Amino acid sequence: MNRKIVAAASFFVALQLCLGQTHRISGADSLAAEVKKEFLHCWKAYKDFAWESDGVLPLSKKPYNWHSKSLLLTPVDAFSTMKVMGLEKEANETQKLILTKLSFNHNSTVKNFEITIRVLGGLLSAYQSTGEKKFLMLADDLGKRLLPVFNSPTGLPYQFINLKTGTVEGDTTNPAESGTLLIEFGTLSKLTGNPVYYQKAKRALVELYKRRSALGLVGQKINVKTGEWASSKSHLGGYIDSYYEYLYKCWKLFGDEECKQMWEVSIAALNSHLPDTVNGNLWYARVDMNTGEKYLQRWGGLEAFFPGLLAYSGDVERAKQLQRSNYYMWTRFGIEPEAFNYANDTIIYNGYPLRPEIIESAYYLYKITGDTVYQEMGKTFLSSLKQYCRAENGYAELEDVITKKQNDMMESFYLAETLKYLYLLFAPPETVDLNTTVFNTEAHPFEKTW
Ligand code: DMJ
Repeated sequence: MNRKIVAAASFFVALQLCLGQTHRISGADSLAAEVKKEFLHCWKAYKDFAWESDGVLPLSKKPYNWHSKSLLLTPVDAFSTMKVMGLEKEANETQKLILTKLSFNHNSTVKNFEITIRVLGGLLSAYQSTGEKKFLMLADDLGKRLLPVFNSPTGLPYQFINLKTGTVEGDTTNPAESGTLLIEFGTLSKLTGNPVYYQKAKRALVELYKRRSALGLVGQKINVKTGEWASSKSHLGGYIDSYYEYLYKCWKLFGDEECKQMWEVSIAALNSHLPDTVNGNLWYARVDMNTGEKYLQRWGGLEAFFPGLLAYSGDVERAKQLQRSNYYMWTRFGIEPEAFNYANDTIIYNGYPLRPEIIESAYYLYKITGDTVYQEMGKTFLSSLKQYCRAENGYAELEDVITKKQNDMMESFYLAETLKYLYLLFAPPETVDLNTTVFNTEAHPFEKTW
């Protein structure tokens, strides 16, 4: 898209969002209430069996921690959903838990990306929604501890860091883990007045972008010491996905013109080389970043975020087509597989780890088009989730979407993202204003207060 078309498309999206949705499916309020009830069902499982830990194992009814010491992943991730759902009692008990128990001076080596999007993102969003300064102090403490990841020769972040010692590990990273940090680190700068966070995370994003191929595409693995690509596979799935999301969202949140320009170049490259129409359905293939040669016709649960991003950035027609393909992938098996070969209609990876992305896309498309077809899709998602993933205590991911065998895990993003987007799809339009709120990749709402 050229600049004029992008400007017109963005104006159209902003206008749609200002007008809000006049159309809601009948029963939308009770569907929102139903999602809230399911959220409380998950929260009860956490409280009953895993209080103060990172999360609950829904089948064995046991707590789990990612590291030797809990970082309260589930409460921190779930807090913004409680606020969005108006669950003030639960939000208050969670706030108390976080402010009395969360600390970071532990000898734990954590993945910078995961802790940034879940914990740093959750704390900053909690500060914005409550005004409680201790959330910001915790975020600042965490931000300082994570900063050494950027001390590589290229400025690209190391993957892992020890929270106590600052020792870094993991020379090979990827676009998602290098480029999905600026909403959180940038907001930390805006709220504390300390520019270093913005500068470091922005540099990582730019260093990644600078290494795009002549076609404008990025690969899926890169060495942070040399800046050399370790894999030239280019696609919209895991390892790359949210890099694109943040290029656009950082323009929305910070008004950063360089991010806007990087987004425009990148989306043009994606739209030139990846679209793949099979039997009249639009998909985005996997290609080599240097030659553009297609090597795999694969789509899946992670890629499913992309229609939402297309719609948000103004390409509503392509977004609608791709969401139709998403919905086909979901209904073909009763629930979506992690990875799917759309050319021969077969599953590549058969798990469903309670991912949110397809619902996130339905939410953006509904907000932008006002078309209730996306709320109808939401009804299907809710009913499949309840039918196959609901457990006596919480929700369980599926080991296999064919047999529907459950697996003993409920990731914190199920409470942060999946149930939040599903709720917002049915909730009154004024619940979140997409003109002033930008969601990070873990669905924590960030308000543009600067
Ligand atoms: C979440 O942690 C984030 O959405 C991330 O960008 C991708 N993976 C999960 C959800 O699937």
